[in-house]
Amino acid sequence: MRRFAKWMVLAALVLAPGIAVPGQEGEAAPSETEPAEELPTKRIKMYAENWRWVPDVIRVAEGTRLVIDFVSRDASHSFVLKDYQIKVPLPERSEKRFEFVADRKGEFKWRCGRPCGNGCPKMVGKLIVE
Ligand SMILES: [Cu+2]
Repeated sequence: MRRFAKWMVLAALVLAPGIAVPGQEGEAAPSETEPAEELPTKRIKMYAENWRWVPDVIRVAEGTRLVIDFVSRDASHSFVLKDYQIKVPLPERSEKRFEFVADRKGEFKWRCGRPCGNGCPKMVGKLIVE
């Protein structure tokens, strides 16, 4: 008889309106509905050839994730963007993907950081973050 009484109490808790069920349905979901933070992304294919970067100017909005596919069509080069502490070696006739977030406003020059011939000092470009 005591066992039966226990079951009656349990049944009352489960069945009683307002005790067990309401409130739980709405609380389980929020973590799934929060949007994941997704940065705007800009993809660029950049060539290094004949002592030039093509393109040699990149303009993006602050907070943009830049994905750059470097292509060297001749010698070994190195993409150096000092203000962002970025240095990407680019071996002769190779491709390399590199990405970073342009999180500081301003104009930043990049250059080639590997002696690649007479025109190396001319291998410069500019990142403009607005
Ligand atoms: Cu160079």
